[in-house]
Amino acid sequence: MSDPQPVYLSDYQPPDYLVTHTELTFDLDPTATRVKARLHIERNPAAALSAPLVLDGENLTLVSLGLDGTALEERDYVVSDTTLRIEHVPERFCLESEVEIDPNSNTALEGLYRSSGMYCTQCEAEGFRRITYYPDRPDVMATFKVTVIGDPAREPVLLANGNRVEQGERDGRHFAVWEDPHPKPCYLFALVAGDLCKTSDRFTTQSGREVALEIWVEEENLDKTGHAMASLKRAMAWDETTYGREYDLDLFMIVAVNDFNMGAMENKGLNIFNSAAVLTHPDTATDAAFQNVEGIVAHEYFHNWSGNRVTCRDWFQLSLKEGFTVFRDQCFSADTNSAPVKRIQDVSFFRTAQFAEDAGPTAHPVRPDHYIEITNFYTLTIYEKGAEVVRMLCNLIGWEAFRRGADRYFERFDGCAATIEDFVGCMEDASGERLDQFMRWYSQAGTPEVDAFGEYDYVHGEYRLTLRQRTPATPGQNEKLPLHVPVRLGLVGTKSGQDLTLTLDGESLGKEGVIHLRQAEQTFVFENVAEAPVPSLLRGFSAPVLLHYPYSREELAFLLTHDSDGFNRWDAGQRLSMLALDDLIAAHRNGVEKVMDTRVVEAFRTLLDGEVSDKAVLAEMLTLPTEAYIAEQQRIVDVDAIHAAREFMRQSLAVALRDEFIATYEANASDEPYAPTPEQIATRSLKNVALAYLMAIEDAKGLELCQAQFAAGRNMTDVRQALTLLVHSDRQDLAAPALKTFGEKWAHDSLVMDQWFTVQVTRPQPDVLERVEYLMDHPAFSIKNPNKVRALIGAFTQNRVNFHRLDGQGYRLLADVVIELNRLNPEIAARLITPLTRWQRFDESRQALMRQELARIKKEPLSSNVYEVVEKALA
Ligand code: 0A1
Ligand code: ZN
Repeated sequence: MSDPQPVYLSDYQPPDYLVTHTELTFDLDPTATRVKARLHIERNPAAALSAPLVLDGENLTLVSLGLDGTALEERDYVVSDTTLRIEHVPERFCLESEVEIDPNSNTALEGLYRSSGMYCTQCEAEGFRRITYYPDRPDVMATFKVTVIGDPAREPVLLANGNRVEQGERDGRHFAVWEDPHPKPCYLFALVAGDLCKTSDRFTTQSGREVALEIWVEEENLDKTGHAMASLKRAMAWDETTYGREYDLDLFMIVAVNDFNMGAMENKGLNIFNSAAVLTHPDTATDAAFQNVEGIVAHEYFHNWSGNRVTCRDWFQLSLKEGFTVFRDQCFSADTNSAPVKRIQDVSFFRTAQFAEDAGPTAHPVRPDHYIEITNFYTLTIYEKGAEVVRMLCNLIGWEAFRRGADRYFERFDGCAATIEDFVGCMEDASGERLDQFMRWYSQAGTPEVDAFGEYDYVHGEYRLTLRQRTPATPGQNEKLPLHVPVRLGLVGTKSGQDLTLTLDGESLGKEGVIHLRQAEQTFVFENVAEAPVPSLLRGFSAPVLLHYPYSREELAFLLTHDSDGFNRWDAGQRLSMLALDDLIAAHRNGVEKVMDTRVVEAFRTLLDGEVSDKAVLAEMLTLPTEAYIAEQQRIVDVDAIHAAREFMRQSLAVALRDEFIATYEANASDEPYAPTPEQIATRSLKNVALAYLMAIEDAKGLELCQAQFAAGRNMTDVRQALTLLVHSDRQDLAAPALKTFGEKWAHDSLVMDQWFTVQVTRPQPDVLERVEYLMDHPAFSIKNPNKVRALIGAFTQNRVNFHRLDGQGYRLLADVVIELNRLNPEIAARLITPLTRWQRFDESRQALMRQELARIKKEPLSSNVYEVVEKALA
């Protein structure tokens, strides 16, 4: 807790000692678990003969230590708060240790802890050192044999990685022995013990191997595993057909855990999931939750190759496994659902949240070069921007070469700990493309901005497109070099409404092409352009950049209906709405009357009249940019003006298109039994978008539909939407009984109660703070449960009108929670702080209030997690 020091990528040294085989025995006890380790260790041939053995260890009570069967005396070793050091060891030996740990008091949820009475582990990134003394770094890979001893009544189920090779009873206790034949770094170790039940299934791999699939949950959740199991089987099949990758053990297990810091964890053969990321039931989970579960199940499964068989050399390479795996899960979800909607949703989240991270004080490259606390680097930049970088690579060299490169990577580095150079090198080898400039995407932080400008020359039939790029300075990185930016584009003829053939330097690119911006400024001259075009740029968001093009509203309305790229059609609509919103924001600030842009109304009318056949896309197109996205476009954010402008726009659209929204609602209401199919999800989202507009004006018919939808209780998607709209309306006379009914009905279901919290604290009227305080005392709330903290406090911080109250009470509440969590769960505390770190973007009085809370946090004895974030925020 004192003066934490950064670790630098440039200091990387290979390990002095390797562990070839690890034997662990856990004698479970809630407060005094004994862990015996037998580590088969060899000196790394590259290391000095005199190198001491230094193992990591934290919060461990050492009971005994021996080397090759001989007990070590206290003078033979040195134990510090974080290490165990033995000065002289042989070249090859077995180190035997026994330590005691206290799972019950582990509120950080790293290492071995207890959740709802069960034992479980979380070792990524550096949790294993809280279990036993070990070289806790990903480039030390060993085979593991694990014995778990427990109480047969309290923990009838004993699980660990790999295959169960033995089980039995001894002295009133029972045990299970697990062996994992695949060498792995210790961050992929897992153990689970508790009173659990399973759903089982099977999968036959393409080579004919039979794999048993098991999902372990508390008994009352057995009816909530079907969707995860189906998703798992789809993911297994997809990885075979798409990447030729097959599962490599006889057993694959998923366990649902109630207290978990993140979504899920890819431990070898034993994935541990936040229960929110695995459990679904039509009555308790929304469509979005169903899709989230599918994506996370796939993500963790895909890690078996991209992460586990080939792992990371060090934690600076985190995006090697995460960026690639997110790209893989995004493609899987796109193939399984509506591909354009998947892209729209991913990009709209990315442009809001990752762009904000890249523009804030914690901005860092996809491969950072230093960190204080690695758990602070499980970020949108490492995951989502990393995935965008891999996507660009794939688009640059084409899928066939990318697939050959992936094959080469998995073959060459199987069983190894690799680097980002290794990955990109395989792509270079497979494609013959030079990617050195491309590598800057990994080392440069910040969102590149691309200014585009186009001119049509009637006389020569030429279209000249000039692109200029610059990346703003980020903390510690003032100078930026030009990046290799692939811009996918089309030129849409204003007469024909069709994509025109692209000819560049005498070469035809067809109707859509990719141009490569490599310099700070470049002009591309398209020849034989028969009519004046509107450019459709950055199709499918072909690079993670902020694109500026001076589109007129007419041009945007034209693209909205004529662009052949579904993503860009949606984006044109967003840009059109943004221009209108800018006017409304200005009017609000200047205190003049707000006037709705009729072009937006007419564009929406066209959409509602049946221009778009994909209902899921249509629902997205009818959704206005979020307040967070609008805020991202402003240098100094005006919270109230943004809210007022967006509300005005929603209400104007609702008034003008009331009948269309009612018709849309009615045409898409269905009493089919629930299924999480893309078709049903699309229909429900379109219906619920229409309902939201009607409720924006609290239209009598809208209220009637909303109440009926709530009362019908068909599925959680519809119920939650109806409840949200009631609670977020001014009709608290209707909202209060609905909330009460819902809260009582679901008091027993923790994941539904999370939703009940979120619905209440996201209400946009400025009266929510008191509700948050009240709910923090609710029996269903616990500050020790990360899902509860996210559902109540995290959701509140996204409630812009309330969190950014001018009296600073929203900031104060967050700081109080962060201070408490800093002691209990530093990882969650450090994540929760994020909104306060964005103070630079607000007006002076809010800046002062936010900084004041950061300074108050800084006075506490801080965990390294919170320390690192607060330091950067106040720097
Ligand atoms: N590797 C996991 C995410 C994860 C990371 C850290 C954790 O605890 C500190 C837990 C999970 C994934 O990408 O799914
Ligand atoms: Zn991952």
